[in-house]
Amino acid sequence: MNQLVNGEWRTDTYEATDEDGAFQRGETTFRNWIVGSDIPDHVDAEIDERFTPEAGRYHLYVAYACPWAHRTLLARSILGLEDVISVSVVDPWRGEDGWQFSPEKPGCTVDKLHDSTYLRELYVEADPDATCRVTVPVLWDTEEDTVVNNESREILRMLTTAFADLGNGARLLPEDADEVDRVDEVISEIYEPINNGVYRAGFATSQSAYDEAIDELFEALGRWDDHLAENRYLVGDTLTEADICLFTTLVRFDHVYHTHFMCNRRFIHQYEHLWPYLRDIYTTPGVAETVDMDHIKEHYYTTHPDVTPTGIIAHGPDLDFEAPHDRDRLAGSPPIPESAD
Ligand SMILES: N[C@@H](CCC(=O)N[C@@H](CS)C(=O)NCC(=O)O)C(=O)O
Repeated sequence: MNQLVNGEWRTDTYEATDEDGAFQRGETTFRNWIVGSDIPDHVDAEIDERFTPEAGRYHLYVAYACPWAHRTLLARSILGLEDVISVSVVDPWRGEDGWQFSPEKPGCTVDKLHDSTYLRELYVEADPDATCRVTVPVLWDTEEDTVVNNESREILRMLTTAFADLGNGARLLPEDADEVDRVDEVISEIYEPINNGVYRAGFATSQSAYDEAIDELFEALGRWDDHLAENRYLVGDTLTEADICLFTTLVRFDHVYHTHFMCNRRFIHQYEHLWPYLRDIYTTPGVAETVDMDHIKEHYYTTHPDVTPTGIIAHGPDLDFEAPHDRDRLAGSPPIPESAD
């Protein structure tokens, strides 16, 4: 797979799987924290005083296709930060040269800050000796002209804490500190079996690595389906970062992970509670406009020739994410902007 090595783009470098055929996701490299962020206990980092939260200063580079970038788009949209943080959208197709800007394609934009052709140019601008994968999302600071952070979970936390007062008043974290800890625990709990689990299944190069990923994935989905029988959301009574993290995997599941990544023991729309939960979140104000199923399908089916060599995009299934969900019978409510009547 492709990555930067000392600022040079290389197409012959890292293996995505280990000797047992199990997918290994590399660590992200830019990990600065903006002033006013609540850094979770599990993160060993400090606030960087260079970066203060200001409207119009920061920019997000995303792919609509990517579940990690989608976390940050969701927070930006639900919290009403569209005029505070601008966005550039890359081409859903990623080839030999990595993510690229293809403004002629529907839903894609130019690089609004630098007019680059490839996302990797930004990484080199931020660090001329960068040795890393070139991934989305990227949070860019126009004042320091550098990458602040490219780890979705950390960008998400910055948006929900440092930027929350610049938005519409909605919140994506509980007020109670213990519940925030629980949000962090749940995000960690769902990461390996579910968020990363679909990739572990799809990119496995041995039967045993695939089997293990599938067992863990469907065991975890079953467990959370049970939880959602009695609870509208994953933690407490409001939609939180934890729901955002689960949602971006669930909304891609039936269209791509089920078929392309062979996560085909069950569809999400066959689960009694996960399916209405997915529709509940999809119909929450600010969510549907962040979901671009054409980008999602194009990306997965055309970008992984090892997995789907023909690049043919599967049609189904035909799902109605806006069908009534009846989850408002459970205690809890979606995040409410201050301006809402
Ligand atoms: N841990 C990172 C993962 C980001 C990531 O892997 N993004 C994928 C897109 S879904 C990517 O850009 N991959 C490009 C590559 O690995 O070369 C995060 O959560 O932000």
